[in-house]
Amino acid sequence: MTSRIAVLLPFMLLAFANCAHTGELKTEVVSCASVENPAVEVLVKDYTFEPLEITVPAGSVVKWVNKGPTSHMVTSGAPDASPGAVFGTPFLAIGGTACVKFVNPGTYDYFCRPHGNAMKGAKVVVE
Ligand SMILES: [Cu+2]
Repeated sequence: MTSRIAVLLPFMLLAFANCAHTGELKTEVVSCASVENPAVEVLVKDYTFEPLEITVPAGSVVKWVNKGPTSHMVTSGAPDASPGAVFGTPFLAIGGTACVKFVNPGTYDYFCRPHGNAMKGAKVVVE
């Protein structure tokens, strides 16, 4: 009996450790018109986000501004990892904006849905 627990314990600890680092990711797409002071502005370009990684406090609103000559989207996840499961914006036309409020701490990966693999790997780290 004791040896069985000894065998299972490392797996139980591992599962617990994973849980502790993976809080619920929660966001809200908000109207930029209602946001006076976004925590950070991220530029959307052909074909990247700049800066690619940002860190903001929980509750912050991040604003994306499309500076490219092409329409883009801001979509949570990655092309092959739960695309759009946490948030997703409509198309940002040229000069268009999108604002997302990040409610809970965690790492929010995102990409541009129409440009998939060419425009991925961006993240918002919420502390
Ligand atoms: Cu794009």
